[in-house]
Amino acid sequence: MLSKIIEKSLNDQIRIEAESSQIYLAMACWAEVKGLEGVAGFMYDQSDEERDHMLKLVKFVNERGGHAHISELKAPNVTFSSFKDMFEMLFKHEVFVSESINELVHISLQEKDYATHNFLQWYVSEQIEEEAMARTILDKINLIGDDKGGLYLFDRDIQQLTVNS
Ligand code: OFO
Repeated sequence: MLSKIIEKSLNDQIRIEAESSQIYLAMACWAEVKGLEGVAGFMYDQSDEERDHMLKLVKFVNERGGHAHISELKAPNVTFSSFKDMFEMLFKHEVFVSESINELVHISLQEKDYATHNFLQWYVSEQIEEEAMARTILDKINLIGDDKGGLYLFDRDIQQLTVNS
């Protein structure tokens, strides 16, 4: 059985994961209309992954005697000043999600809810991977700068990243 504070915290995380999915979907759309198919495909996949993160939490809350709440979401940014700006936002967002997961882990220990603590370890590992990936992409984008040819190659490479993951 979940304590009220754990149930509320998990529900907050459900909203954050849902918002993450929307943020990446908006990024996918922007990349797609700008003609970068590879980046768009990558963002569509990220959006799907975030929805899976949300669903995993929803099932956990409901299975442990709580009630997962599906709430209103903040509208994401739909345009970006550059691809660099977009990937910087992605990176910052992942750092924010990691902080939120860490806070949840902290609360689960305070509440002595070891089942939730155990469940959250998957998210801790996932965030390490996602932050590392976002950082790698951002490094590449910084190397490219304003070079159009570089951006073309990056778009092709990121497609490979999507195919292989
Ligand atoms: Fe990438 O945020 Fe979910 O966990």
